[in-house]
Amino acid sequence: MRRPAPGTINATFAYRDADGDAPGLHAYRWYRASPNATTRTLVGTGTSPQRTLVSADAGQVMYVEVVPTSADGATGTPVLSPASAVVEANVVHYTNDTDVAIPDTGQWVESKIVVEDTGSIETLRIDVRVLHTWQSDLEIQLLTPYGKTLTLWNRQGTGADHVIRDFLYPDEALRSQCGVWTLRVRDAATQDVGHIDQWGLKFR
Ligand SMILES: [Ca+2]
Ligand SMILES: [Ca+2]
Repeated sequence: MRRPAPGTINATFAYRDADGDAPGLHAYRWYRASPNATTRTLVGTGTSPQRTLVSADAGQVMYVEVVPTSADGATGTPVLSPASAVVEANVVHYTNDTDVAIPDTGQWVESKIVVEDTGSIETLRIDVRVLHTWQSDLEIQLLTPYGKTLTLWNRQGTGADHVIRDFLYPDEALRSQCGVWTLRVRDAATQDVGHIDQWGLKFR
């Protein structure tokens, strides 16, 4: 299980000084803009080439302007970057990578993720990676910490291999993320077998 650090964006540029002076502390100015907009808003200055993204950056593009500074304090011509990609809203991703064998025509098997954050869900996305040689043997359900069972897969599909896909549940908004989430899987037809390879929860 893991939780990523808050998103960051890094500025890089090639420093060159005509006199051969060593680089000093460069100044960075961070800007935010709507995609395709012609105006930018200054949102931060400093000497760090890294900015921690904030929620207001989501859906926007970022620019950084560097004022190159040599070790003796002389400044060069400011250089503005091109626009970054559109910043995605911060997505928290919990995963469980532990393999769980799914017995042939057997009982339900379970894999759990415990979430301690008490934040609420905006959109629930479940990414499932069940490796199996006959996908329509499978029933896959998610038991939520708030007592609701979501049926992700109910023996649909074909004789193709595996169930590797995301399931999106926008209607779970405002529920608490906190608690024990259980993925359970059953193999309901004889012969082919497989295992839960990995699954995860993405909240945003
Ligand atoms: Ca089977
Ligand atoms: Ca695995």
